[in-house]
Amino acid sequence: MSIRSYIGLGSNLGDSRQILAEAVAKLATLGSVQVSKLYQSPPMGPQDQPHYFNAVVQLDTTLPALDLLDQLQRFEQEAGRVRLRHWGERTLDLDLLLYGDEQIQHERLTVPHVGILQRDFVLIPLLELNPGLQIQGHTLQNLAPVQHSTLQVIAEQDWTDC
Ligand code: PH2
Ligand code: MG
Ligand code: MG
Repeated sequence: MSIRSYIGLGSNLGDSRQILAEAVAKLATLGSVQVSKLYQSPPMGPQDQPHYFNAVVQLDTTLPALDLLDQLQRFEQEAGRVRLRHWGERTLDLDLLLYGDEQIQHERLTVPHVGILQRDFVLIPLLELNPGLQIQGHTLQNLAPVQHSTLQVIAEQDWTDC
């Protein structure tokens, strides 16, 4: 039995588009994937850093949540992950946003991801993949970051063909 999970992808160091495309290819080895458009997003946090490339992947997988987290962290390391400061620039960030409708409070993992309801760069691609999705009782369309989005579409489709 597979679980439907959602993973947030972000990068603002290096060839971000290529790095995210390679991350999607790796995620596809863990189950069946659907990929959002590719977006560009002004930085949340320190403003003296480049814009981010962001996307979300829907992954149906049989991996337990913590095993999935291990794989995400491995992919981050393989991308030569550099993380310079808290909420600062990074080569590849893979965040487990949702894992079925489970609520997980573990020392290594909080699901739904902290801040998910505040970030347009997560909510807009989630909505695109699953228009009926509700998170913690919220209909995504009605949330302020969705209503006042600052995201820009960089590529509609096929952006993962590397
Ligand atoms: N990730 C961060 C910090 N700030 N800003 C945007 N726009 N997109 C991100 O993915 C992002 C961020 C650290 O994970
Ligand atoms: Mg993040
Ligand atoms: Mg992260």
